[in-house]
Amino acid sequence: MHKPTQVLFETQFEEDVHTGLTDFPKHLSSKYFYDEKGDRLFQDIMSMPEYYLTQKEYDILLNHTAEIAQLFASGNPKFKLIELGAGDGKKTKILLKHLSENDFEFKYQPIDISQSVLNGLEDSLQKELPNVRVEPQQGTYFEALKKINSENGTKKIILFLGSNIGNLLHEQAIDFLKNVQELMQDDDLLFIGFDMKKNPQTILDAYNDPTGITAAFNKNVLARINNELGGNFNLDKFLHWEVYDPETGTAKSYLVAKEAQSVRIDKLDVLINFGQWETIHTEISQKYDDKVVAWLAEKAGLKIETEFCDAEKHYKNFVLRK
Ligand code: AVI
Repeated sequence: MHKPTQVLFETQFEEDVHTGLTDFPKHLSSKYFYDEKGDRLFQDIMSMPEYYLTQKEYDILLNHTAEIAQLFASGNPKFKLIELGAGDGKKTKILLKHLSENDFEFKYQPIDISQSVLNGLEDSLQKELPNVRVEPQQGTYFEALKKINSENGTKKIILFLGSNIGNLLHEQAIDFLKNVQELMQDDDLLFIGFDMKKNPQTILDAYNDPTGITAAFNKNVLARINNELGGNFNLDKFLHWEVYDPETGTAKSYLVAKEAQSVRIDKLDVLINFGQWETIHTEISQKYDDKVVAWLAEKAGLKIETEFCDAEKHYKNFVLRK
């Protein structure tokens, strides 16, 4: 009897690319935007005037530093500040500087999947804030959090900044929050950034800059398929397209084929056909209102302790407790 050939994938990336590009409609996960080049492009995005999220959160941390620090230390003055997806730590350094200069009793534990990101962060902290005790943890969020939890019972303040939660569908966001909740003890806090609904034009502009940085960021997933899986995507034959639905608060990124074409991916041994104007859905960037944040927290078994926001309420940092 003829046995169907079973495709064996060596990595999750290979499997996800195969699944996403042989599905209809096609899709790829935005988690694959990030390699060394993608990290640099995201740094560039965070400095763009249109990408207001970074500046808003920076301002919130700057305007409420002392209040936030007090909240972290309330009840039990000794704590670990754990950051999920630390990046270059630019915003966190505002808090670290204040905590260190005011003799708070804390350790900083950045968690990141990328060891090189952690090394860069550790080096810069050594130079800028040598008194801060830094204990980086390489790995996925939950692996690293579990490891930290098993060490001892020190109070944890978990930072999840940048509205990174917005790259998850609501269901995935609830699962994520539930996982965090399960690893929290009673006096632990989750300090988390949410980008709020606002003028739809402001949101569209943040994901549609005229210089094309966001387009290059979006197309980086195709560049990675070319480099890592032997693909032959012609990036010029795809268009970056952003839509925002003000009703659901969901911004969606697509790559749109400008002409009919076939793309070979050697490592997956497939030929992917595109019709003209066929799409690949690549990212969601969810925007929130208070009700939705309260609903997500409730579903995950978390309570809202307080919130910090900018004057226009364009961005909010919520403090959640078990
Ligand atoms: C990382 N994440 C929160 C960003 C966002 O706003 O969704 C990624 C990004 N995509 C395009 N621009 C920035």
